Amino acid sequence: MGVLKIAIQKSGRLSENSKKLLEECGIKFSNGTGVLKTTAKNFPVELLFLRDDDIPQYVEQQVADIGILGENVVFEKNKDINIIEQLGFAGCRLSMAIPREELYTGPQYFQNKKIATSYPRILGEFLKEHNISAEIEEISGSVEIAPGIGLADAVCDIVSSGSTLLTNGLHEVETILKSQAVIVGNKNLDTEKQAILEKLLFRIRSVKSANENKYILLNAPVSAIDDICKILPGMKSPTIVPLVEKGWCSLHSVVKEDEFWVRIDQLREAGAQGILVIPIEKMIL
Ligand code: PRT
Ligand code: ZN
Repeated sequence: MGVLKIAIQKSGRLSENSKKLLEECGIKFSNGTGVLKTTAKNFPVELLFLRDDDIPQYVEQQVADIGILGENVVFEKNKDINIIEQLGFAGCRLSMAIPREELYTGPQYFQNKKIATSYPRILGEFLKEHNISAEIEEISGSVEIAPGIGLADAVCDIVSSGSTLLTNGLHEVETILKSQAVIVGNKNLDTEKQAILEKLLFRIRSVKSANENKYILLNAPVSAIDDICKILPGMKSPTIVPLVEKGWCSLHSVVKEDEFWVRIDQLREAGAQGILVIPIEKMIL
């Protein structure tokens, strides 16, 4: 029986969530520090712990069959691999930023400027698209300090909260790319590995749906049920159970995490009471 080799980031912003996702999929592995490779105990996968920048190349060469990393790195490395699934964590964007006191007039601002970045390929594409000639200064880390120390006029860097830019006296003027963690895969997986991947994806999707949804229970007068069902489309149709108190029933359904507060307000207006909201552990669709 073959194994599927999964590359994840050894240490950094993606590693904890990558490991957590696999654990939530019921995959058990030992996780000693300094280990570069480990085999799962109860699922045919092997984990390789790597720098995120190396993952696209290793997946292309099939040193690993699949990998988990940020789309920003996938697009920068531009290897011949597939993006298989978006995972919804490590959200960030690749943006252009300039000194706070500078007035931004549009992409032409960057004409003949010097821009520091760890993403020369994506930045090059952006400049080409806008017909701008600028000098790209490639640096591997602490990009945001480049203007302050006189190394560059602007930066093209990863932003999430924006506080790093702020503390370095920069302001964000263009978003070039939005990114989140994804699964990438080799393009020539054999049928055995493909079958393991399908099983893994089924589990990952169940975990993702569970995290994106909440189970909701509420009481309501029977007369309000039609309105409430329209607010909560649920998985198929909601479960409705009569209460001992005449004219009342209890309704069970599922609500999307990101719509949650809006729905709660609508439900209360429609007459719902005693609303309980419970996390879902796995959701099999
Ligand atoms: O050692 P290795 O090469 O494996 O890791 P790394 O240092 O290259 O990457 P790491 O661990 O910093 O980030 C891994 C991935 O996380 C990135 O490729 C992105 O896909 C994603 N990610 C999400 C981020 C951020 N958020 C983020 N905020 N990567 C980097 N940052 C940095 C950014 O570079 C900047 O310095 O955080 C700073 C900005 O954060 P805010 O919140 O101040 O805006
Ligand atoms: Zn890296």
